[in-house]
Amino acid sequence: MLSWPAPLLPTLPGTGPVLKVYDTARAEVVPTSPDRTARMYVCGITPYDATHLGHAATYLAFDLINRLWRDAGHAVHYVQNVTDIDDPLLERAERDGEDWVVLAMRETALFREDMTALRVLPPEDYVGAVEAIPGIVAQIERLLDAGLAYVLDDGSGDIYHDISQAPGFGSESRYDEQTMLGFFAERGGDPDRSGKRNRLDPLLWRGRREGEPSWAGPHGGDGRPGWHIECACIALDTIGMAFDVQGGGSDLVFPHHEYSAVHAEALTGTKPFAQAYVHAAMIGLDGEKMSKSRGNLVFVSKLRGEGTDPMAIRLALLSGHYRTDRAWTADLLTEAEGRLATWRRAVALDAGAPAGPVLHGLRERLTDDLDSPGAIALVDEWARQTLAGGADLEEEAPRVICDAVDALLGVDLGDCG
Ligand code: 5CA
Ligand code: ZN
Repeated sequence: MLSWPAPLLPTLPGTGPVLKVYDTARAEVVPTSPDRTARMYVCGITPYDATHLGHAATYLAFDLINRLWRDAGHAVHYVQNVTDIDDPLLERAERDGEDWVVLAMRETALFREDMTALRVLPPEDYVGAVEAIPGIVAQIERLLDAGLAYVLDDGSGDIYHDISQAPGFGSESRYDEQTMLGFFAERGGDPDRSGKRNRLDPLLWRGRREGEPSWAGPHGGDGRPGWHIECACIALDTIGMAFDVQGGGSDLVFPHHEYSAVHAEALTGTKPFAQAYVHAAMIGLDGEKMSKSRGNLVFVSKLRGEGTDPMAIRLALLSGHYRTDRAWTADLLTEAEGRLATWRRAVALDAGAPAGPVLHGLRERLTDDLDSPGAIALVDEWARQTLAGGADLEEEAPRVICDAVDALLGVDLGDCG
């Protein structure tokens, strides 16, 4: 699929330190250790009701990772999918009497536009589930042939992964069986389907149903792919196993990331799928998670349409830590608009407070599990000192801070001193 245009990325003096992030599987903050090219897969949207501020917050968190690796001198192979065929997309198209393909195309286009406006670095591979189907089918055939997957015995043509043969199952989420069963039922799984070998076996392929789109499937059975195998195959195809970061929102910890990992590990006979599983917390509105099913959504495009500066949206979302569940409020945006105006006034001056310690501090804060609130506080303090004036102002400081805020936080401050 077409990705979106890349924003300019200023180069900063020196190089940043090693990035540390919280890995769900190890339940601790760990250093990342990429090769020359870091590899990251972030789960993309299911293209309807895009782009709400929860989506935006999650992609901004992984955009910081991308930026920090680049600042540390790495190239980054970034992959993102689009779940452009799945139950919820078909249900929405049905509800609205719309063609599901047109719905997916329109929402994906809007998402690209929002990501561009928010200055999110684009993925190198932006891959739709539909275009990945031939590869997914071949991989499911391999699981069937190895006896790791089975066709349900009820004539549906549905294919499941036999999780009792996946020794690593559970090591990503670390959940016990009861917890898994709860989330599985809540998030698209079918623990009570009869004929399955194990209640937690996930669907790999859904046999053709009347009125649903279908494609040629494993060993000739028509249908469409399951959700988790989609991400496993797209990642394997583009960045292979043992890549540095698998990312998404915390609602993907289980079942999605657990199953993507065990599918890929079963396919390759190697571990791990990803070296770190990183999850962004949920953005809520009025005390509830912002979600399509609840319908309590604030859209990036709606705010943009009202004339809100995308850089203020970006700053507002980054003013909270990515691992803290938090609410979107109008006050958050007002505060970010004020902050943006202050920073812009300060960087427009001919001289500013010394930039070196601020650049050092920004790198320290952000590489420590993406402490964006800490980083923002440093720029606030620099702007305060700069606007207060004084004897020790440096001529190059506004330019350096402007570039640092751009390269590391992704916030474009416009004309700089
Ligand atoms: N297509 C799948 C992933 S393969 C999917 O979960 N799509 S989604 O459109 O529902 O969500 C896209 C991304 O936004 C996911 O990473 C999801 O975890 C994240 N997300 C969804 N709702 C929120 C929220 N309220 N706050 C933060 N992140 C969210
Ligand atoms: Zn995914």
